[in-house]
Amino acid sequence: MASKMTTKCALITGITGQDGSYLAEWLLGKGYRVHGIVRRVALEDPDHRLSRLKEIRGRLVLHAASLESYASIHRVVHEVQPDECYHLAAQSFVSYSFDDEFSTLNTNINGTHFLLSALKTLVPQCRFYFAGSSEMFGMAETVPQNEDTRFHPRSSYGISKVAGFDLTRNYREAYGMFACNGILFNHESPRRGFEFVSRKITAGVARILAGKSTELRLGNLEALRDWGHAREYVAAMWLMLQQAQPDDYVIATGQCHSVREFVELAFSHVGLDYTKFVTRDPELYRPAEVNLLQGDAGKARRLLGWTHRVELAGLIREMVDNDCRALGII
Ligand code: NDP
Ligand code: GDR
Repeated sequence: MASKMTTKCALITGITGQDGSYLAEWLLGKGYRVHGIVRRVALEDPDHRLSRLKEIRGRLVLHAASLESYASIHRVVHEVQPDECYHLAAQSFVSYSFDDEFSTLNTNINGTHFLLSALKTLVPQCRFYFAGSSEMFGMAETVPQNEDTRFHPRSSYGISKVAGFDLTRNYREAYGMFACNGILFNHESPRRGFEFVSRKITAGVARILAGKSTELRLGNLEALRDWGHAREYVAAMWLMLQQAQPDDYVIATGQCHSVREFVELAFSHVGLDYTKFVTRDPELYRPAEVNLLQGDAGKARRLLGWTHRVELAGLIREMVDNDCRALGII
């Protein structure tokens, strides 16, 4: 993946999130001028909302805009004239999408549509990446899932990502844009949001070890996921936009583990028995669960030369150690 420095300009939506922050670092490392779209409140409360960007903040150009406003997106695209655009911003929490289907669908579908439309009008040669998800497979018919597996989303989040996938493919086919879909399986890191199960577990382990808590309430422990490291997954996004032709790719480790295994590994890393601390909370079960996701990233391996390196146990160690350090207990 080593390459020479570039003078290209990239625009990232969702730059304040887990993936956005790693991607910004990756692109700066390659010499890109990196612009990001953020919500106006982020610029007013940078210590909190730009915390994942604090090391690189001075090297970024941030623009206030809203995914809900075509006019604001049009303005930023016009100002930036990007060579590459990575569209990562979304209401990304599946559980929340059951509480508020309307805002999830509005933000995720319209945001993608507005961005594609503005790019088509202003910089049609710009290369575009859409952050698709394994949640599009949902109740998948086959295991493992690849680019040919039929979508059967199980939440408005999943539905919004299928719509974004179709919009992206349609702009490629109808208008000849270089638009790619990544179909990324779960990826985590010490920068993961605390609402997602991986970080909830690793932060919970640290709190219990520090004596700040005695219990961790979780929902479905039997769900199976294919978890990788976010830092490695953003490299795949970039690789997709460096190819001769635009295309869609599954990015995954190919290995599948239950939430229970994740819990067991996280607690045992610090010498604790999870059965003494984990409580099952029926409120945390989803109205429609996705039971088994396991990706086949064979196409990405063959065509992009991409492969994962970090295994689940190493990822969990890194996340638990980070959360323990934050509490000053290692
Ligand atoms: P995060 O939840 O960490 O980040 C989401 C980003 O979207 C944040 O920068 C957030 O900004 C921004 N955002 C949310 N709503 C809006 C809005 N209405 N207007 C403008 N910006 C908004 O997600 P990840 O980094 O984990 O994921 C990045 C993308 O990849 C998402 O689209 C997600 O759905 C998708 N994805 C993620 C996977 C994963 O396992 N992580 C797997 C597959 C797909 P703010 O900081 O202001 O909230
Ligand atoms: P997911 O991630 O829905 O796969 O979406 P999440 O970590 O929220 O859930 C994974 C699995 O864990 C089960 N679970 C719990 N989940 C949460 N959040 N909290 C709990 O207490 C809990 N207990 C059990 C869930 O039921 C589920 O089966 C993530 C997001 O990053 C999406 O944006 C992305 O598209 C997909 O990964 C791929």
